[in-house]
Amino acid sequence: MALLEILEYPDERLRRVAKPVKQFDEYIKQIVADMLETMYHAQGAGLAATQVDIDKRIVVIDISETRDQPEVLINPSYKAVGDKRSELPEGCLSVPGFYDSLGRYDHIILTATDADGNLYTKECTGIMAVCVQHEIDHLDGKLLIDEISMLKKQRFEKKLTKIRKMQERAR
Ligand code: GNR
Ligand code: NI
Repeated sequence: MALLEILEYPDERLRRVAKPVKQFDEYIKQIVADMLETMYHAQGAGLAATQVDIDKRIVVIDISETRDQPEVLINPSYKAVGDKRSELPEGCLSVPGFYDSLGRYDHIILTATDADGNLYTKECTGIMAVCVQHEIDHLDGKLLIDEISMLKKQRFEKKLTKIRKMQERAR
């Protein structure tokens, strides 16, 4: 087990499009274990391999209060059910200081495999649906600040500058 470093905006490695997993071996299981450890340590609801500089389509999610319901999504994709949008705000471990709703689909059907390569589908609504869409965006090199208005982006950049200064002082 190992804690992995989480990349932060504007790191260009967050922009890569991750490659599908083709072989389900011990190496993949080790990555999944390390990603789960890193997600729990960072107190995130989810983590995509792209965020820890691994160029593979692997996601871990745990939206439970008790932090004991890990879900593994390898080569995930989804289809929207209906057109209802979620107003749940979302944050990102790679984009500190930004927190807002992006109007994601509220209801999706997820298709993915587990760490053994077994295909499954799962109906997701609410926070789980938002989280799945957020993580798949990471695998495609997208971040939650990409489509926001100029005004919101300027506010975010200002806040980020402040956060970075505080981090520097704390070192
Ligand atoms: O910790 C996280 N919380 C969260 C809240 C609402 C919607 C999505 C998320 S994912 C985020 C962790 C993260 O950055 N995953 O990529
Ligand atoms: Ni994120």
